[in-house]
Amino acid sequence: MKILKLSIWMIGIALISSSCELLNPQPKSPVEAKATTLDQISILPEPLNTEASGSSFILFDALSVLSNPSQEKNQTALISGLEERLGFTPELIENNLDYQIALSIEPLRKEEKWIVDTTNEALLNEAYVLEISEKNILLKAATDEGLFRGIQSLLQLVPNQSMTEGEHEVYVLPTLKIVDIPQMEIRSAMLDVARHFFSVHEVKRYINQLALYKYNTFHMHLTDDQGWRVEMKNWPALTEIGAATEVGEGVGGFYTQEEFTELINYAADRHIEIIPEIDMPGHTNAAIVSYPQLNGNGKTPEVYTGTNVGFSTFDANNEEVYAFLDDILGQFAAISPSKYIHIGGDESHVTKKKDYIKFVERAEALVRKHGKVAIGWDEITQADISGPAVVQLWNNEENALVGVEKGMPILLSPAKKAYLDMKYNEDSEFGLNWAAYIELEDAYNWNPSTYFSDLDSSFILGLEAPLWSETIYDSASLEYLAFPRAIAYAELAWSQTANYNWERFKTKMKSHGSWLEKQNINFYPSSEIDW
Ligand code: TNX
Repeated sequence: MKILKLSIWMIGIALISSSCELLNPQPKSPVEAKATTLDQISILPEPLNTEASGSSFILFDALSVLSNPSQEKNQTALISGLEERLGFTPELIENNLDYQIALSIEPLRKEEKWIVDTTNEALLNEAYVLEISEKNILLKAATDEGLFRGIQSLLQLVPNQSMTEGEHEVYVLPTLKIVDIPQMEIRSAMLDVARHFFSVHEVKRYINQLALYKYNTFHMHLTDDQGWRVEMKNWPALTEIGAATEVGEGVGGFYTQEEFTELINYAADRHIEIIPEIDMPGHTNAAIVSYPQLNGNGKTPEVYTGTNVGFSTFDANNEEVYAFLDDILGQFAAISPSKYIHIGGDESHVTKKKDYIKFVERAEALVRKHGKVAIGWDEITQADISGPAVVQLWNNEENALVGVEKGMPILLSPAKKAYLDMKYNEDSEFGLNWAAYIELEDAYNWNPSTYFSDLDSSFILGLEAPLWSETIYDSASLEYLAFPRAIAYAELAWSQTANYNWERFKTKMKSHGSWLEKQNINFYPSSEIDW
């Protein structure tokens, strides 16, 4: 029985892969193909290589997607994405003689000259090839993840408007071949849910938006002075007391472990990995008010709803603190599939230097004990960390370079370039300005791989755009700061440096504006774009 099933399956696979080029899809297009040009292609982030072949695929309401049972999730992503853009539902068909769009898993490495040189498996896993002919659309990748990234490109090729041709409403897609692979392994956005709490629904909405632009990582800043945001077994006060506040008068909030898992799974369906951050030893007032024995600064703890930083600390010389952390980190390690746990480590202004160093070394060892790799803000490189760890540059370049000497790769988030919570200009409705004003062009026009002039770019693990939430509290205020800058960072992280092009980015951004509007994304209408 097993053998029979296997051979039927193998014949099925052989049919799918051998039949793709032979097919003549039905029903036939109701109108003639049209001439198209390269500048009608507006994919963000810019793909590695696009060859336009000048004709078109006419998409109309009889649209069929070839069913591929091994690709259920990608198929759903494709069909619902098309549905959103087209207003009708493409048909999923079994008959591989009649399809118009097919997803196919196959090795790309040898076939494609553009990606043949890449040896980094993580990058290859996200590569895809998209071929659009007059007859059909074929998306190929070696992994599910690669197909998912390719689906985003395909969806972006669907014009915002249909054309009326006689009695037909048609969408004209350019014929082309795209070969694409990311430049950076980690393309991340961070959201601070501690200063203001964001609901499961609001977080999902942001994750979904990030997925459209091929982000693969979502870092959640889950704890800070103003709030502790995830339920912890054995430590009920963390959420009973520590989660009941936020900046200002709000009531705060937290995710149950089930809800946090729901977010992890929602992101994973979009091939985005959630990295949880427990910020410590500073930024810990919410935990300390909940459990005063964690206190290291001798002050009587009170809840905090302001926006100052640097006044709280865990007690680095109290074994109870490490027992607490062992349990907390163990719980995160158990529910989070990410390779990483972020231990914060920033702005511990009231922790003595020797205590800070001791604390970071112990925290990293605990993360390692639970099978994860620690990431920390750049101050952590003062400590002698014994395991593998990542340094996240936010403020002090020298700290990051010390990290490199200690064997740590860098996650780049320089505040003056990549902080999504910086105002665009003096008139910005939300945001801070302590590091810089960051207009869209400032967000786009720099080169992460040469940010450190003397450093080999292989030490740059990725780019992250953090969004701190002192001044934002809902999806509208979040989106005002995140968009369109998050799209600029997506291009810097995904596209090859040779493909950075501000003028082209501006033109493409213009055509993405109407899609952002259609989705009710409250983006900042930068005057640099001719919307
Ligand atoms: C600095 S960046 C912080 C955060 C603030 C942010 C505001 C970092 C590691 N620490 O605590 O929210 O500035 O921009």
